Amino acid sequence: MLKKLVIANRGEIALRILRACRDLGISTVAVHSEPDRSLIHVLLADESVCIGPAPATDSYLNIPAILSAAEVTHADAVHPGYGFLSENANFATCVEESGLIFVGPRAATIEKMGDKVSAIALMSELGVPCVPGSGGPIGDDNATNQQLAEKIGYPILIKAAGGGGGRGMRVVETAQELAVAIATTRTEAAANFANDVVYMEKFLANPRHIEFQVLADGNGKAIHLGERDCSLQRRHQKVLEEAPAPGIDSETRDRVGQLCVSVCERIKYRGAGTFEFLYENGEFYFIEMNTRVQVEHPVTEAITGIDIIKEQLKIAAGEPLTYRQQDIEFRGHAIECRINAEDPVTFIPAPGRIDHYPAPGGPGVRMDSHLYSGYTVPPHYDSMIGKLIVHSEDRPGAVRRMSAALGELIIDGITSNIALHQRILADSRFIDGAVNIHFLDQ
Ligand code: MV4
Repeated sequence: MLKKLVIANRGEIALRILRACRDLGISTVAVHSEPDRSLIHVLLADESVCIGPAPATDSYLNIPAILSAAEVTHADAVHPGYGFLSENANFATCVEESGLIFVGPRAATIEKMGDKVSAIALMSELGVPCVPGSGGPIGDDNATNQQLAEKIGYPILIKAAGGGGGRGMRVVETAQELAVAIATTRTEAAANFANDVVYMEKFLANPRHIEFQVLADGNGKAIHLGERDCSLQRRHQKVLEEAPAPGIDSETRDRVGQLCVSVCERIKYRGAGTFEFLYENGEFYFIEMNTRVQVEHPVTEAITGIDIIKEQLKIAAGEPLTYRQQDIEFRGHAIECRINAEDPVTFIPAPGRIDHYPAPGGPGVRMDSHLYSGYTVPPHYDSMIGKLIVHSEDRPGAVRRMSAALGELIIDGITSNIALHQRILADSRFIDGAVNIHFLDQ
């Protein structure tokens, strides 16, 4: 097993990783920015190293500082969490070239999936359904592009290969707009992602966002842990996630899950991963793969009983997978609400001091948060301050349990999105299941 792990992140996920280390007997090193010295995981860690001032570029994105902290503490591995450096292939390379274990896939895999064109090419080749489109980079010849768009059928979407997560996309409704849309997307992509490759997809009007969780040992063995519905999002920030996805039957789950597994086995994928799909009219279309652990992993943990972070650490240590596919059972229904420190009307981040925070609890209730009474939410980072996760025997039970848990959740001193979650849970369209990605905007 790993002996000492650097937790290269902050907030709730840093605490979550620390707890998994405690379970496995791994020593912990918290690396943190100056304002984060009083974070709960920093206080709980076996060792801590300040790696720079508040701006993430000077601390949580500061590769030499993180590697130096690993060196002086004699750590043997680095967990990147989500966000920050978690999908930075250069960071994974630097970690491994320093003789440390990166808790995640090989750098080459991160790079391949980071380029959406190469990820889609791989998936199509291995039989994963993708959105009808160019299937590769498009050039600047307007006649050729017009023909392609005509064949796909308007509206179409121009996407940047280096984009993802909603960055670098443009909808095109008519042939007249096409050339300008391609040129603009390409210029922006070159500036934002240092990659001017763009591609074309049919624009799906009202899809749901459904993603599959996988675990793979790096030696050609993989399993899937079913899917999550993450359609409830605002401006590409997920707000509420659930597992399983409403209306997906077990045959479909197994068929699509097995496709994801077969890709992982073919490329000898290592670690946890997520296959993102758009789901419309009963069909799945692959759009992106994430090579990190995701914020919403607890809903999958709830319905499978598997500790995904512990599995990541065991895989990183070279252990075989703990579970075979036939060991995986899906039980009940789980919902996660992301709790953000934000203005309830404008959604603008609202950091500040938490005067009073009694955590909700009871059967099937889990609060993943680094909050405590007296903690001050700093203004420098993401506004997510916790995740409330409930598990119950069925979806109506989970909705009721979440509503009750939100009712218990008090975060005095700052404003939050608790009331927004209560409104969602009480909405008949949400209760009926199957809202699409536009629900919250509408
Ligand atoms: C799409 C799409 C419709 N058609 N692709 C946005 C984030 C990135 N992961 C992919 N995204 C989309 N790709 C085609 N061909 C609509 C979106 C999209 C979206 C997807 C998932 C969750 C929320 C979204 C919100 C707006 C647009």
